[in-house]
Amino acid sequence: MNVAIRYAAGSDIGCNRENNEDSGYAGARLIAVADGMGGYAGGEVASSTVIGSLRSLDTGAPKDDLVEILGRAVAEANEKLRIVREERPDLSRMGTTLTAMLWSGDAVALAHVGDSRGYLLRDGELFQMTQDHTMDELLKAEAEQAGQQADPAETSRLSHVLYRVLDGREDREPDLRLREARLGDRYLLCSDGLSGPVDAQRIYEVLSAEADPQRAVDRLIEQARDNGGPDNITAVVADVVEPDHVTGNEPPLIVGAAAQS
Ligand SMILES: [Mn+2]
Repeated sequence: MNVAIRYAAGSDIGCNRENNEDSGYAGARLIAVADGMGGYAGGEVASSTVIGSLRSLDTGAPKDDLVEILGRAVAEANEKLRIVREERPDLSRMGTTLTAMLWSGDAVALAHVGDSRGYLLRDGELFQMTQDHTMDELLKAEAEQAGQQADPAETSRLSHVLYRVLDGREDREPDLRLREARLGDRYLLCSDGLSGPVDAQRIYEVLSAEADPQRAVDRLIEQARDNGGPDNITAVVADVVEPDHVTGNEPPLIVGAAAQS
């Protein structure tokens, strides 16, 4: 089936931070969010390096092997981080999350590393497509396998500790999946600056209420700020529509740190 995506993106520094280390991208074939970290300029460099590296996927001709193409692009982005780290020892602690989707018709590949999130609004229900690579999720999964309950104090203490990011080191494999998009689907990629202060119920309400993708993005960011906005906030929304519902020549959107570089 031939489909197109109508997209919007936004990024906000939030209420407490002095710089925006998130980067986001939205184009006709690629959407992505990266949440950089690592002190002094490191996060901005990491997230914008990875988004800059992935961008070329948006302009290439539609292809098969979407998952393989996206997986390889993530490995190349990680390799670029390794090179930057070698050139800039002051940025040795930098790293970034990445959640990205690559379309070809109604086939879509999803790549995910870290604790940014991908959500799908379909048939009036909101699904979280990604699992956070945080220590508390790891502990919970281990406890479940052992038929036990994870210690709540321990999991809450570790809820922001990432066990996997892209940082230019080896073995930074993303979770990779192939999905089928349907007409009417609405996808949201966001950094934890949105999914932290704004719960899934509220995200669902805003995504359901705002038909226009840019208005949905703006309202989600506003919600995160109203709830304290402790972190940088980035959101990308993509609606799956019939091809004649988009003109096909909208420019891609780049937001956050990647828009500065
Ligand atoms: Mn963040």
